[in-house]
Amino acid sequence: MNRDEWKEKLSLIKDSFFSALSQPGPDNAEALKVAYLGRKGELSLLLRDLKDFPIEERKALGALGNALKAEFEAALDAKAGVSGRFEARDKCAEDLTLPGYPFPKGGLHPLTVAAAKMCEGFQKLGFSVADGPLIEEDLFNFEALNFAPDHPARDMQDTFYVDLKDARGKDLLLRTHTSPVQIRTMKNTAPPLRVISAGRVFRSEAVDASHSFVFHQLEGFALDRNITMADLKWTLDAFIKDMFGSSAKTAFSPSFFPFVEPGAQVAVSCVFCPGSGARCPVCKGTGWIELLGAGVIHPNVVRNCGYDPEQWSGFAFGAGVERFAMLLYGISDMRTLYENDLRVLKQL
Ligand code: FA5
Repeated sequence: MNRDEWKEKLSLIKDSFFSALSQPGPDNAEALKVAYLGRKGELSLLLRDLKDFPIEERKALGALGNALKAEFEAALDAKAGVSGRFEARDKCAEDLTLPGYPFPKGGLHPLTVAAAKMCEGFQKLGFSVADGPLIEEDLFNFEALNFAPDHPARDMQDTFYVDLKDARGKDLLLRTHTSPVQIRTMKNTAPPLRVISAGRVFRSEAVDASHSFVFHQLEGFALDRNITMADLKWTLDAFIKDMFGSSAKTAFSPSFFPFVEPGAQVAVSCVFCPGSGARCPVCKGTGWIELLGAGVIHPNVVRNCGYDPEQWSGFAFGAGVERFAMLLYGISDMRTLYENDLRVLKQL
């Protein structure tokens, strides 16, 4: 092979290399590297042929051959880089330019909403929020609330006892109402007090449309000088109007709870019928819906918390949160609130 033939062959190798490189395919760069620059690659063999040329020609032709080798390497690197980027794109399962999948948003449970709305109503009236334990001592759940150990009033709240004793050796229990928070707060904080507390309570009761063995109450009380039944009536009336609208009315009728005197059941004018709806399934035609228990705090309770009932007086009330949620959402069966059926909850 003479000098011109060698140059001609170099030019053919160049053409065939770039023609092969322009073909698509991710593995093409690696194969071309072997075919042209490998130990037995076409360009490598042609460069090896230079050994038979005179020294001056070998230098000149060698420079041409090495320049082409560098050109091949640069072109191969560039192709490998591009195909690497395409490969990375192809491996990505998502098209990142598309809008994202909608993320299902949860909502607050109707009971949570009802409790928050109730708390908000009283906070607007200046009440602050307290909390208490779910496992309670007999002292706070009953005794300090003026339930004597064998008083039949204890039967009103059929109790779950826990197989644990308190410091006095008495069985602990699951609190049957939120009223123990009254005692805990009054014992720990000096009056004047205006406090609410919402939470879970437990009673050994059969479940039906208006009863559960685990339910929620909202407790409220005030302790100050010269508090009377009139303060209680004004407070509850303002709260009920805030919850159900300014035309809602409240009615108080006498009732018994050992920890208040006088005690009352408080009802709201029916929010589902104009008042004379004999067929109304909620008020049963009476025009009133019973909502909560309330009263003026019994002097014994004030005394049990360490205050002189001649100096300090107060009012207290306790409402079922489920009952409020049912009225707010127009639910006729309390069990709906516990079944967690999304088809129902989404409508509320
Ligand atoms: C009490 O629990 C008193 N602690 C309330 C109270 C507080 C009175 C302060 C006076 C002063 P009662 O047992 O009536 O009271 O319950 C209050 C409310 O809880 C009821 O009006 C009712 O809405 C709700 N409730 C009672 N038992 C159940 C039950 N098994 N399931 C669902 N809600 C209930």
